[in-house]
Amino acid sequence: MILNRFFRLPFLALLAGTLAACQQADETVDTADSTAAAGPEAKPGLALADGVLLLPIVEGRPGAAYFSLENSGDDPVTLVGAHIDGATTAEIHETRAGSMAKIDSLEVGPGQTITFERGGLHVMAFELSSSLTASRTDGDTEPMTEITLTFSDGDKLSAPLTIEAMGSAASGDSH
Ligand SMILES: [Cu+2]
Repeated sequence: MILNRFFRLPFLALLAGTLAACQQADETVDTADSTAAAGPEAKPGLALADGVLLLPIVEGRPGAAYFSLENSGDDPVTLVGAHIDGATTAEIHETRAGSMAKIDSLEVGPGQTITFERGGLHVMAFELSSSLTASRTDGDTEPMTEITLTFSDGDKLSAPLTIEAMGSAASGDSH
């Protein structure tokens, strides 16, 4: 009987440790699941529309994302970062007098709409995945990716980007 207990205790301790580890792993999976179930993140009062990711003509060069960002809330918000699915990094840039500058933060006032467009503000996407392609496999499917903007309060806003190839008409673009 006494011997039996001595053998059992370490075994039970080991078993308990294994169970705890399993539960931890399960919790991690649960968290990821619930985040995915919540869908695209949306900061209240903000809307991103007309999102386009323009792929570079030369493979290996960065792409650029254009869109309009509307703040219909009552308070100013400050854009501090961007992520584009399929790009290793993304930066907020502004083209001024033909050269680009990185923007660390950009305030959008209440009621203001800021347009990211060619020759002005854009989100530059670096190290693009080869999975980002503008080719349409069938007529009614538009190739898409997703952009996520991060604000100074930690809130995020996600929205779709239509992927387009940089046409010859855009070859004079600073990118
Ligand atoms: Cu740029």
